[in-house]
Amino acid sequence: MAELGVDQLRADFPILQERVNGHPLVYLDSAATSQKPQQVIEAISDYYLHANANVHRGVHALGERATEVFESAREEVARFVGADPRGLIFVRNTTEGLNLVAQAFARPRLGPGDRIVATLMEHHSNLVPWQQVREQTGCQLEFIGLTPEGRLDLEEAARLLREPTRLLAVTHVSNVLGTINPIAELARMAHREGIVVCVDGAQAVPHLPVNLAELGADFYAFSGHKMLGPTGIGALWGRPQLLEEMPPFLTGGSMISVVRLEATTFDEIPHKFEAGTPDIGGTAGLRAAVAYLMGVGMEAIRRHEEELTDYALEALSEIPGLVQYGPRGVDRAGVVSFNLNGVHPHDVGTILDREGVAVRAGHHCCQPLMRHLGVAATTRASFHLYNRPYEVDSLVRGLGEVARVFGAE
Ligand code: 7TS
Repeated sequence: MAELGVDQLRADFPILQERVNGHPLVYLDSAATSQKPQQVIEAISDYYLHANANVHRGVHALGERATEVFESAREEVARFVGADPRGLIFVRNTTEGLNLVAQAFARPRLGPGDRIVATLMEHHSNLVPWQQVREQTGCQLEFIGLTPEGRLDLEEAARLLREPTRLLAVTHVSNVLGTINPIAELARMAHREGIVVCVDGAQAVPHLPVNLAELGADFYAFSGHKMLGPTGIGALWGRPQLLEEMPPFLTGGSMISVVRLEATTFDEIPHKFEAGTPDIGGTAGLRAAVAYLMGVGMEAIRRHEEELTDYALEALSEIPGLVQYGPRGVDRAGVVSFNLNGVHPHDVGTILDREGVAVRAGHHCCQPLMRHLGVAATTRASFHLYNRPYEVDSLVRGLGEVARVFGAE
């Protein structure tokens, strides 16, 4: 862990100095949203202090500065994920990106004879939009199941990735199980059958090296706020050729070429998909977040989180009555979900909070997965580059307190 220099990195995150309920904050909820380094906070305030204007309109200097901030953020974010910037659309978050694909790609193309395939581990953001498309088009929607360890059942995937499937919707990393799915392999299987692949990258881009050219996804969505950036900004990358063929999602200002009362022509991609004034300050923050992550190095971040996760899985496995979910192995990200015999996760979360330990308790927007696991909820600890093993120790001590309060063994 020396390699990453976590102690120095922590100094970049002012919020980690907070005290909570009389204890130093132990923030183990980065899968919900990550904390932000000073560099990101400053990039946002610098933008408002020195460059604020609207984009793509300016004949004046500030307008040019704002456009430069926005378009250079697009270049940098695209470079970060190894993608062609022409396909990179700024959206509010992963949810909006996936809705864009559902409404502008799937809805106009699919009908009753077609099928969408998703998986049992999807976040509601990569599930409900496809249910809507099913309602709107009459297409079928089926789900790839899981192995007992919490991996995708690849035999079932092979069975479902053929006629009449048109689209595969799959998460890169599960926000509950921590499973890292074999996207490149799934994309190869899908593309052999002419199936388009839409990936939810919300839990992958912040934690793993992601190269879209190598992965082969056709659409890939992620959120700035989970990758050290601000809330309200995210990206959808789409294969330019597909984006060009698609109608717009939202319409209005900024996305047009010529408007007459009779008809309107649309701007080129990616602008065709960016209606209205965007979150320019957000893109300044996201660009700074990407620069920060690249400065530390995604390989190093991944190794750090892998070590921390192994440490946590080992430590938790020694707690009597604790059940863990998700696979053990190289395909496991820094998300650790568990249940403590007979204690509701909300009670676990509340007692941990009293000790200054922030975790998430609930269904994690994955109700079908909870049903599959046979539980109503789990407690979840999740890591980022700023977490230390002693914080896992605080979690384990807090769980000892939970066991004491509830008289669990
Ligand atoms: N997909 C996955 C895999 C996620 O984990 C999340 C958010 C989303 C999509 C939605 O992202 P948004 O930025 O559009 O909201 N996951 C969580 C979570 O696990 N706890 O809080 C939010």
